[in-house]
Amino acid sequence: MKQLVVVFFLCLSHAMAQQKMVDPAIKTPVRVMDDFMSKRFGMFIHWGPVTLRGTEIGWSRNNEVPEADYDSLYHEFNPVLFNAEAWVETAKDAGMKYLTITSKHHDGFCLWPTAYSSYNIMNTPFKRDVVGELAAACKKYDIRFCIYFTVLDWHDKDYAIHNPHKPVIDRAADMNKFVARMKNELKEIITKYHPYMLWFDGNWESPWTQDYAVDVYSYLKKLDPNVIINNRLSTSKLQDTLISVRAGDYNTPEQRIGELDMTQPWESCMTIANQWAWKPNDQMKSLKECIQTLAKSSGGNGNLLFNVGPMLDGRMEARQVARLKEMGTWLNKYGESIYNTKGGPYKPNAVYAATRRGNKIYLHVFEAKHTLELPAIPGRKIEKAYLLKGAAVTYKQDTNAVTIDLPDPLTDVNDTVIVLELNGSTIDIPVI
Ligand code: FHN
Repeated sequence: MKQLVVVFFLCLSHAMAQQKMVDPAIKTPVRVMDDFMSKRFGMFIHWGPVTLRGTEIGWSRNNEVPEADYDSLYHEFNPVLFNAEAWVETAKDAGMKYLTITSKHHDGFCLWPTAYSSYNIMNTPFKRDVVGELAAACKKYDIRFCIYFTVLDWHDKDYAIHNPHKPVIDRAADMNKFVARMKNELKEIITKYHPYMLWFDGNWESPWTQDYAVDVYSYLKKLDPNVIINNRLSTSKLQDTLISVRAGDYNTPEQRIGELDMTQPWESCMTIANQWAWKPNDQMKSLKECIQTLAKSSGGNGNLLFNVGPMLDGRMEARQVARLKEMGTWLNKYGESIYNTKGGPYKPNAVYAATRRGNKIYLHVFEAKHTLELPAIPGRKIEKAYLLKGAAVTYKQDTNAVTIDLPDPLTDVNDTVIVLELNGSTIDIPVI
C-alpha cells in the first residue's frame, strides 16, 4: 500500500512538473500579497436569478430545476430592494476588509452589462449594473472590491459541457471561441471595475486546460500587474494545490480551515449557512463557530472569505446581517489579534490558536479550564501576560512548558484572547 502511495505522488509531481508554468516575473508582487493577507477577513456573495427558487447557484440547474426553467428565471429577476451600500455597510460592520461578488457563476448569468453575452442583468426587469454599483459602494466605504468569475460556463454554447450531472462533451462547442469571449469579459471587468482580486472557480472539468490557465493569467497581468488571482484558474482537482508551479497567487481550501502554512498564502472560503446561494430556512452557523473559524484561519496564517447569500428581493437576511454584526463587535474589541498578524507560532487546535506581531503572541483560547499548558517558546522568555483589553494573568515558564492561569469562566465564551509579551521578536519563532 505504501508503495502505491509513493507511486501516486511521484506521478502527481511528475504530471505537475510537466504542466505549463507562469513566468515567475509576472506573478503578483509580494507587497500586494502581504497587503491582502494582512486583511484576514472578507465577504463572499453568491447571488443571481436562482434565488427565485432558493436552490444552489449553478448546481441546481438540470437537477432540482429543469434547464429551461433555470435559464428563464432572469426574465423574472427584479431585486428591487437591492442596495449596494447596505451590503457593503454590512461587510464593514462585520469587520470585513474586502468583498467578492459572483459576477458570473457556473450558470453563465452575468451580473454586469457585458457586451459579450445577452444573458446578463440588463436583460432582466432590474436593468442595473450590480457589479458596478458594488464597486462604487466599496470605494466609498474603503472595502477592497473583488470579483468571482467562473472558468466553466454550462450555459455558454461554446463551453464543451452543459450539464455537470450528465457530463458529455459537446463536439459542436468551440473552446477557443469560449476562451476568447472569456478574455473579453475579463477585460471589461478589469478596465471598468478595477478589482483588487479575481476569484476564479470551476477549474476541474476536462475542457479547461493548464495552457488556457497560463494564457489567461498572463493576459490578466498585462491588463493589471497587481490584480491578485487565486489558484483556481489553474486546472486542479485539489482546491489547495501548492501554487508554486501553477497560475495563481494563493490557495483556496473550501468549507474547511486551511493547514498552518508560513510560506504559501491561503484563504479559506466558507458559508455562514450551508448553501452558497440563498436558501430559505438554511441552518446558520453559531457566533462561536463564526469567530473561532476566523481565529483558527488567522492562526493558520490564512484569510477567511465568509459567504452570505442575499435573497431574491436584494436584501441580505436580517439574521445573517445580525450575526455578521456580532462578529464585527468582537473584532472592534479584539481585532488587533487578527488584522496585520501572522499565524502561529502554535499550531491551531480545538483548544486554542495563536497569532503574532512584533514581540506579542495573541493566544486565542476556545475551550480550557483553569490553566492552559503550552510547549516552551524556543529562545524567548515571556515578560508580561494579560487579557487583551483586560487584566494581567499569572503564568509559569521553564525550559519545557508555559502554564497560564485562566480566568474562570473565560472572559469571552467564543474566544478569550491572552497576550504574551516576549523579550524579543515573535516572527522568527519556528512553528511549535
Ligand atoms: O461549484 C462552486 C460552488 O458553487 C461555490 O461557488 C464554491 C465556492 O468556493 N466553489 C465551487 C465548489 O468548489
